[in-house]
Amino acid sequence: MSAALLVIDVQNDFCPGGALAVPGGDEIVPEINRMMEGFETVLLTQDWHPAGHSSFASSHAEAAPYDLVEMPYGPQVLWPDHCVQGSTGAAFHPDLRIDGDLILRKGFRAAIDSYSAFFENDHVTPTGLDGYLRSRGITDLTLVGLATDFCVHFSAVDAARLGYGVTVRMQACRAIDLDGSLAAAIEAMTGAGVILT
Ligand code: VGL
Ligand code: ZN
Repeated sequence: MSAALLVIDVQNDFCPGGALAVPGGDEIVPEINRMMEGFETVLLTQDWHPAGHSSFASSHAEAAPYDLVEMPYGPQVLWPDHCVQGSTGAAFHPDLRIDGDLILRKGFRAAIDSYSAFFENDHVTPTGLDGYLRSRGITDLTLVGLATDFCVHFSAVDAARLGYGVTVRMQACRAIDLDGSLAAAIEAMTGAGVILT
């Protein structure tokens, strides 16, 4: 077995003061930095949207942030503009160690969002991460980061379905918790065989 730490979206816009702030999002940074020392392989993801991305409420007439809309690929929550490519909001939290092996960007196609590090929100378009992990012989993943109920959740469930051994360290994650999304995420992750610690 070969294990990697997968750090999800610890970016300024998901931290207090950011455009889509997750309560306590910055509190997990010291713990994640400590955890990095216990893994030979560390990978980070970065939510990375073009301006005017279709997941932004501002791109839809008469829509407000947190509305749910139907996209060609399925239901989509509309968000405040966040993690625009090259912006300060898209940058990693300044205290996060970013000396990992790979930074995987996602959500860069205007017409589709990507919560998961493995597939875009149509659940079929791959990001390439599975191939990267397989070719490096990585079999087990520990996930941490933001947000528990969106990008961590979908990444963990996809990883488990792809056959990885998956652990989510909840104490190094924080949730948005929109309409029960945290409880639903815990149920989905547990149902997919993800170990929550
Ligand atoms: C995320 C909402 C929109 C996340 C990204 O990282 O969980 N959530 N984009
Ligand atoms: Zn996003």
